[in-house]
Amino acid sequence: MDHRLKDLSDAVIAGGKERCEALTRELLSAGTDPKTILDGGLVPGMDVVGARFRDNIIFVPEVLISARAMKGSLAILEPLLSAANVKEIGTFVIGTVKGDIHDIGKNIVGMMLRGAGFKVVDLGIDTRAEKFIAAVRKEQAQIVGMSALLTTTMTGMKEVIDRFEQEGLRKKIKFMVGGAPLTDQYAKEIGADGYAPDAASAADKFKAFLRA
Ligand code: B1M
Repeated sequence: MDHRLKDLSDAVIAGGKERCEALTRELLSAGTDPKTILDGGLVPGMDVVGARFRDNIIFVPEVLISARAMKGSLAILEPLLSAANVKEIGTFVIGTVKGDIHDIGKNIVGMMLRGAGFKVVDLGIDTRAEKFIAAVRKEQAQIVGMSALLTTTMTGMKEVIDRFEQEGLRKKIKFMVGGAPLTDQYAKEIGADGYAPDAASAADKFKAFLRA
């Protein structure tokens, strides 16, 4: 393994935005695949941050600084991860659910979906059902993707699906869900059509749904 991937993880943990950006550029220049940079450097670094946060070794300000550092690298990777050479295969509306402001994972999923040929309409964080509904109507989207990182906000996903039902829109839309606390089982329980544990499988899985 390239030692710079380990250095990149360490830079995410330390919250060194400039260091993250420099290492990301170096790795790319050395021919490292953007997905390897993501899965072998950035994500493992953020996993350590998450564990330290959980164990009260670090607190929200440090996590925010690490998130900012990771986002610096993601901005460099985005055009490469999103570079689709196929024509648009469908429209995907994505957002982090109501009450939840975690957006790093959702942003990566969005990049991968763009790379897989979807038009991605990103509604951002803290997204209410009404906003999903308005975007689906405006964009004529076929798929709605919801992300949640908190056990307290993932319950909001069912509310969104129920609102689509009330509006008579449910049958036209496939619902995809993801985020660290979710499981395939939970996705089924709330009536979602699909679940993906990570961004790479999300692109493949959600593409298959359009064919189904
Ligand atoms: Co928060 N946070 N956080 N946080 N945070 C977690 C989620 C937590 C697990 C940390 C911990 O305790 N170990 C914990 C939740 C516990 C729980 O619910 N059981 C937690 C908490 C408690 C909180 C606060 C409540 C803390 C507080 O204020 N006391 C607060 C809540 C704020 C709110 O949302 N209302 C809070 C705040 C924050 C920050 C703002 C400081 C920051 C977010 C910055 C940002 O996103 N811009 C933050 C961060 C960074 C984290 C951790 C450390 C990292 C999350 C992350 O970005 N991971 C996180 C710990 C952890 O998850 N290990 C934690 C990297 C990212 C690439 O992975 O997001 O899982 P992930 O995305 C993956 C997959 O899940 C999947 O693909 C992605 C890429 O492979 N995926 C999808 C995601 N969405 C998908 C959608 C799909 C398909 C796949 O289809 C549509």
